[in-house]
Amino acid sequence: MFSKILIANRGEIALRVIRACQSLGIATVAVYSEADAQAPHVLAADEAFLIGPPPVPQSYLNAAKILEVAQSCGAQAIHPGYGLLSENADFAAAWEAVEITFIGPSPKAIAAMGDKIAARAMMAKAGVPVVPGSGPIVDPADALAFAEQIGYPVMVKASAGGGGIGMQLVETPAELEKAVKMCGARAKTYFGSDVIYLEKAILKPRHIEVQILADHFDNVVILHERECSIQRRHQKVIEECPSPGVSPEQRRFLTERAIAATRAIGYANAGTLEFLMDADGNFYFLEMNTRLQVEHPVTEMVTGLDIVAWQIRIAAGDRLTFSAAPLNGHAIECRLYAEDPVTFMPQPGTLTRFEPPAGEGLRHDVGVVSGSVVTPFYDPMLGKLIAWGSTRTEAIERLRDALARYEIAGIKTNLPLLQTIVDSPAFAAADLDTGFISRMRQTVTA
Ligand code: MV4
Repeated sequence: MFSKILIANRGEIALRVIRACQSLGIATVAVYSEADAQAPHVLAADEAFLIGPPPVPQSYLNAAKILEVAQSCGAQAIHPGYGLLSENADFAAAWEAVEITFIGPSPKAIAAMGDKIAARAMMAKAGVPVVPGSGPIVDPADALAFAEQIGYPVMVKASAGGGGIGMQLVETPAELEKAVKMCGARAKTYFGSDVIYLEKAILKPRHIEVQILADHFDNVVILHERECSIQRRHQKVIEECPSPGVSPEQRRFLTERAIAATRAIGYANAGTLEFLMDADGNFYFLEMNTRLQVEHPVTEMVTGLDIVAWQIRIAAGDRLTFSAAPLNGHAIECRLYAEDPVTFMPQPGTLTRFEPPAGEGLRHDVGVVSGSVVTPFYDPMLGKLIAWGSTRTEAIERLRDALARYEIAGIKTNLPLLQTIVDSPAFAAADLDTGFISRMRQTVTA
């Protein structure tokens, strides 16, 4: 087992990984930018090193500096958290050269799942249902031919992309050529590759993702699914486990396919398979996330498992000690963002008051405290409020009560939006699909 781990991230996820290390008796090393010198994750770690000025490219994306700090402080392993460098195959590979363990899947698995066309082909080969789609599209004429074949509407996507960035819905042939060109150009800019592909657009889908844990001894355990349909422009806002729209038999189907897929790609550590579920209850694989996800706490609350501790133990060569995960009750997560609830613009400023409410079944994974300065340099997510109940109804009641008692002052947040959603009859009725927020007619009072 490692004796010292460097956490190459900041905010709530850095604190979360530090907590897992402490539960395993492992010393922790934080890295921070000048803007984060007094940040909670710096104060919580056993050691902390300044890695640069506030801008992310010079600090938390500065791979060379992070590698240097890890070597000089004698860390045996590094946890990337999520976002930032967590799905960068080159970053993951760089640690082998300095004999420090990257806590996550292999660089090969990260690269394979980062190529969405290749990932879809591997999943289809493993018997996982995928959205009907094309191979690489170079010539708009190929796109037109493919779209004619599968029928409109279609989704134009970047193969090196993901998370919906650069994705475009196309309803008619006239729009297709422009969309193909736009998507290709954007993909080139953002991802360095202009390879795009087409998929049949699944309308009014539910966004369901399956949590995987796999060790290096071919043991794979599926930790059920999460419902992530409540999103705004591909930013998840509320997630829950289990999905209210997935029956036990559908859960068995997803579990069996997810195990096959994990085995097929030789995957180890934590990962998430993203699916769309259509109105008829059919599942279609979208992409695989080769990292710990923001919303992992809802899975932890219903299984009683510490996913981050298991990531560390798997990376250290431990075997999984269970073959199935419990499913106890229901958990719902709200993401708290420092953004205007109406315009959604990020809201930097000083949190004059930040007091998460105490209460039965509540969990707070937050990266700020009263007095924290929220800067424009980083993701505006302040943290997460998670409520567990023995039923979905109880979880909602606890969530509503906690949102009403959350004390935040000094900057605007999306708290009013969260309350509007959680208080809505549509949410209580679990009438969920990716159009949920856009359908919400109520204006949100700031
Ligand atoms: C889709 C889709 C419908 N049809 N692909 C969004 C992020 C990335 N994981 C893939 N996503 C989607 N892919 C096909 N063929 C719907 C989504 C989607 C979505 C789309 C628009 C607005 C919000 C969304 C939320 C979740 C998923």
